[in-house]
Formats: sequence, C-alpha cells, structure tokens
Amino acid sequence: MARSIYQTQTGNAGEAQQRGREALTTNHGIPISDNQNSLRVGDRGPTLLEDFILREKIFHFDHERIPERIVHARGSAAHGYFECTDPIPELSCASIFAEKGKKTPLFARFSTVAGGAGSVDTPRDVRGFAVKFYTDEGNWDLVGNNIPVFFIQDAIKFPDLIHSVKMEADKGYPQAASAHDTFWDFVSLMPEAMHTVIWAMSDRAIPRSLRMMEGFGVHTFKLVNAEGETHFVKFHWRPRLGMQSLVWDESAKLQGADNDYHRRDLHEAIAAGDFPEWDFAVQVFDQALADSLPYDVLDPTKIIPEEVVPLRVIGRMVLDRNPDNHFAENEQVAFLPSNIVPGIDFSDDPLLQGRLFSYLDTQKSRLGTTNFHQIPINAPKCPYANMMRDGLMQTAVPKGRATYEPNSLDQAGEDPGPRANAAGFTTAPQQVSGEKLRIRAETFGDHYSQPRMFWRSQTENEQAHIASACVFELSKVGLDHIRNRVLSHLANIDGGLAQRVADGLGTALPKAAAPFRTPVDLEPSDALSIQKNWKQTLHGRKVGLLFGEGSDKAEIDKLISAIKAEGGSVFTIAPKIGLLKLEGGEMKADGQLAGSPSPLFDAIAMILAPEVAEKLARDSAAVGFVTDAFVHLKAIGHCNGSKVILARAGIEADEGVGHYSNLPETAKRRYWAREAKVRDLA
Ligand code: HDD
Repeated sequence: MARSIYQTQTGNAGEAQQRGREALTTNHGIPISDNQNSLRVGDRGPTLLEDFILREKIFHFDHERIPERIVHARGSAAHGYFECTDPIPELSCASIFAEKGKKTPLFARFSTVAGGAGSVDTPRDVRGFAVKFYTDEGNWDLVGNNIPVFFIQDAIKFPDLIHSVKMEADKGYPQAASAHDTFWDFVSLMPEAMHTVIWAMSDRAIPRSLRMMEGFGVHTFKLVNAEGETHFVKFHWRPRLGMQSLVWDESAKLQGADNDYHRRDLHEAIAAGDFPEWDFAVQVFDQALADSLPYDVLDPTKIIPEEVVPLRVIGRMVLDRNPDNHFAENEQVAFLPSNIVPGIDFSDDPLLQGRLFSYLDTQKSRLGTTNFHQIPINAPKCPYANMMRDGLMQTAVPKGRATYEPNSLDQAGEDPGPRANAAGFTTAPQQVSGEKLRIRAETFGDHYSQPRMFWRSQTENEQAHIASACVFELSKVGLDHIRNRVLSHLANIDGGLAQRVADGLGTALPKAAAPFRTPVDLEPSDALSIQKNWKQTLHGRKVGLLFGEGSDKAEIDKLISAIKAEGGSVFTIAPKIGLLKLEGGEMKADGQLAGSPSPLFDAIAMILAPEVAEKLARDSAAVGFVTDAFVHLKAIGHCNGSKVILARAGIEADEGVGHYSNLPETAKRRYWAREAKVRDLA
C-alpha cells in the first residue's frame, strides 16, 4: 500500500484520547483516520467522489459565512453583568431594578455603523452600544448608540440614510466613511439630521476606546411600576474610565497601524482582568415636564440636557468575560429593541416604533430561521414556554400532544383556562385618538437649536475639531451644490462655525437655509464636552516604552512599576524583538519599532543608550514614533540621549515633553494647547 508523505495527525480515537485530545470525527460522529489526504486512486490519481469526509468538510466550509448585518456589521462584544446599585421599585416593577446588589447576566456588543464586518475600527462614525440583559423575566435588549440622538425622526427614512452613508452604489467605495457625496447630499436635504451630524463631526465619533465612550438608549422610553403608574425615561451609560477620544490624524493612522485597535483593546483589558465598567443612569420625567420643554421628547433628534433633568445612577455594567467564539456569539447575537420586560415600555417615538419591526425581520434574513432565539447567545436564561412550534432548525424537542392553548390535555383534570400570566408584560394604557395621517408633528420642526447648544457646549479646541472635521469631510465631496447646502445649514447652527468651514474650504459662505422653526439659544451643557469632563488618570491608558541595546534596565523597571502603580500599562518596544543585552540585565520587547507606531499608545517614553539613540535618529520609524506622539498631543518622556531623536523631529519641549521620570504624571492627559503649533485647524 502507498504511504503518505504526511503522517496523519489524527490517528485513531484511542491514540487521540491518550493524548488527552478529542479525536476528530465527521459531523455525524464517524471517526476520521486521516485529516491530511483526500481519497484518491493511487498516490497521484484523481480524487474520488466517494470521499464523504472531504465533501462534508468542504461543504461546511463553503457555507461558513452568513449575511453580515446591513448596518453595524463590524462589532466587538463581551459578556458581563448588570448590578442594581439603587433599586427603583417606585418607578418600575422590572425585576432587574428590584433589589440592591442584584446581578443580571448580559452580553454587550459595540459596533461601527457604516463599514462591513472586515472594516477598520477607527473611522469617524457613530458607535453602536447594544446590551442584551438576560433578566429573570426574559431578555431586555437596550440597543443604543454612543451618540444620544439620531439622524432621522421617522423609521421610513432609515433605508435612505443607510444607502447614502454606505459605499456608493455604482463605485463600491468609500468603505466605512461618511466623507462622500451621497451621505452629505442626503443629510443636507434632511435638516433634522443636523444635530446628529454635528455630534458625528465632533470627537465623540472617534473614541479612543470602546471602554471610554458613553452609551445612550436614544429614544424616550417608559418605566411602569407595580401600580401601573408610568414615567418617561432616557437611559444612559457612563464609562468609569471617563470619556476619551482620538485626534483625527491619529484615528486615520490607526487604520493602518492596527485594524482591530478597539477590538484588541477591549479583549486585552478583559483578559488582563481590568474589567470595563459603566454606570447605568436614568433620566426620569413626567408629562408635565415633557410639555414644558421647547422640543418634543418623542423626537429622537433631541436630548434633554442633564442640567434640565438630572441623571440618577441606578446600576453598573461590568464586562468580565471575552466571548469564546467570535461567530457563535458576536456574529450570531440578535438584538431586538422589541425585547422588553414588564416594568419598561415603549414610547410613541416614530423611529423606535419602526425599529420594533426591523430587527425581528432582519434576524430572519441573517440567521435564516424563526428559531434564532434558540441559539445559545440569544436564548433567555429564564424558562420560556409557548405554543410556537417547528420551523427551520428547530433544536428543541417539545413533548405532548397539545400545541394550542387553551387545552385540557397537558395537565389532565386542571381547569383548562388560559395560561397567560397576570404578572406578565402589559402595555401601559394610553389614550390615543386622531385621524390616520402621514404627517409629522410641528413640535419636531426645530432642527438647529440643539446643534447650536451642542456647539456652544464644547471647548474652543473641540470646536476647532468640529469645524476641521466638516472641512475634511466636505473637501471629499465632489459636488459644489452639496457643499453649499451643508454650509447653508451650518449657518443656522452658528455663523462663526459656517464661516470657518467656508474659509477652510476656500469657498464663499452661502445664505442660511430657511428654517422651519427659527432656532433659539438654549443653555449650553458642560456634560456634552469630552474635554471638560476629562479624567486625569492612567487607568486604561497605555504607554509605549522604546528601549534598545545598552538601555538602563533598572530605570526601565522603575518607570514600568511607577506607571503600573497608577493603573496604566506599558508596551515595550525595541528595534529588535529578540532578547537584548541591557545595562544591568536582559530584556525582550513586546513589539518591534516599525510595527509599533505611537498612535497605538496614549503616551511614549524613551530610555536609550546614547549610541542607540544616535542611530535611531536616522531611522524614520523612530522619528515618526516621536513626531506622531507630538502631533497627537501626547506626553513624551525622554532620557538625555534620546533628545537627539526629538531634535531630528523638530520637537520643541513643552509641558508634555520632559524627562521620563515625570511620565506617570504627564501621561494622564493630552496637550490641547500644543495643537495650534502643529496643525492648522479651521
Ligand atoms: Fe439600528 C442594528 C442602533 C435606528 C435597523 N442598530 C443596530 C445595532 C445598533 C443599532 C447598536 C447593532 C446591534 C448589534 O450589535 O447587533 N439603530 C440603532 C439606534 C437607532 C437605530 C440607536 C436609532 C435611535 N436601526 C434604526 C432604525 C432601523 C434600524 C430606524 C430600521 C427601521 N439596526 C437596524 C437593523 C440592524 C440594526 C437593520 C442591523 C442588524 C440588526 O439590526 O440586527 O435591523
């Protein structure tokens, strides 16, 4: 018999078990004796159709992919729990909010909106913030975003919005980017989009980490207590690490440095036991307050500033376990805004109402069956029972004859009354009357006051980022009339902003668009600014430490311990990845210099022997390392020898540039004041 040049790694079941590994079998349990060679005639002859092992393997592989999500295709996810810290039985009878300390398991998925599943993590985009709570009264899915408002007011416009932002239909590009004609054409024809547009042009749309962004339920929902009393509510997630964003140039460079920047950051933090946490807060208000506001609480393009209705923290989310399998969990998780539990209810927000249909419908297309709820990541963790039966991929084996209700077969002798549960979900009663109309309330008609409030709530530096983002995006728009129409809307938000964008584009400012409602000046809200709420901490932040042959090992160790003592982490970088001889020891780097550019870190340090520094000053990777750190407004901690690299990069010292021993302090922030020196912002 011919012998294979490849030895089988599979062996027989007995051998594999002896090695403590599961033996390979087909999907039908037949042990496989050889996973290296297909069945053929002789050792060089044709492959036989009879080879059921080959055919099954290739057949399964050919069908590995399922349709990616039409939006939010690229996502990163984790398991965790919700802990109730301040029960609210007076507001809601939801069991999840019933007792202090009560924990509810959950699965969270963060996503970009526009790009495909394989696109990069750091484009300018809204981020999805979806949480599935496996409560003991069924699954509650809070499917929100990191921006508290949405582009459109009515679900009927959603396909149009998404078609406009996705890659252009004829060209198939750009991928994962709003900087193109169709997006700006659509939003400039829909003035209601302006509020979300200005958030999307702000630093909120380029988060530093998924762990450092806020989340919002966006819509107004209702809380319902045991007596049936209702209140309006908006849901908020607040990151314990504080908010942080990238600068635009950094986020663009990260797209080359690490496609998976956010996914890796989340995964590594959880793997290291540094579990990301968010506070969960509610903004609760009644009809009287809603009536007193100059905008409609059912309009998803509006926020209620927390200075108007304060936030009450009632719980926290901790993400403490990475998924075991990306496909089974992250890809197959099906979020449904219609998954709601007793004690919470929908409002009449017309965007929310449309979402209640869309998500259930999309799951049938993605997961292929009405039984997608049986997939482990989607199945409730409490018992569930009903008379729904059969369907594609039915994996349950329900027992009994009766598949209808009421019936008197299941529990013989029992009263065959309805089996519904009096404590089950009830819709809060609400008076509704009116004619059937396709119309939008005039109270939805103020499109500029809130974007103006957002603009005025930002620091000067944040305003410059917004204006520059508008210039960048509109400079990618090919058609003048679209650019001009955008400018005509910006003029209604703030004349200064519009002028700066027009100047940045080198174009004349057109006249302001005619507003449906004249904008008013609302009180600015400090809570809307990232920089005003900056958390001075090293927790969650990473320092890139460059060393080389002959570096002082004791100094390196001292700096690493000091950074770790402040909650930060260190990634060591050297020109070579192998074991290096240092002054006083040896050390291996985590990464090689050319593959570890500084956009990957929050701050950088250099501890180098003078002759190594001299050499690196002629290496573009080292010069780029410090140049990028400087223009991305990061702290730079250097030794005396490494000044030669800074000099080569033309870096002048400022309060963020100094001896590495100060880095544990200086790395806690970015140096916004430096920006005017390194970048011409609009
Ligand atoms: Fe949506 C996915 C958030 C409006 C239709 N949406 C999706 C996800 C998030 C959001 C976070 C990803 C969930 C996951 O990780 O799997 N969507 C929002 C927010 C909206 C919003 C905050 C407005 C406030 N969405 C919206 C409307 C519609 C949809 C108005 C349709 C009428 N969204 C979908 C969808 C997706 C989706 C097509 C794609 C995949 C999926 O649902 O499961 O059904």
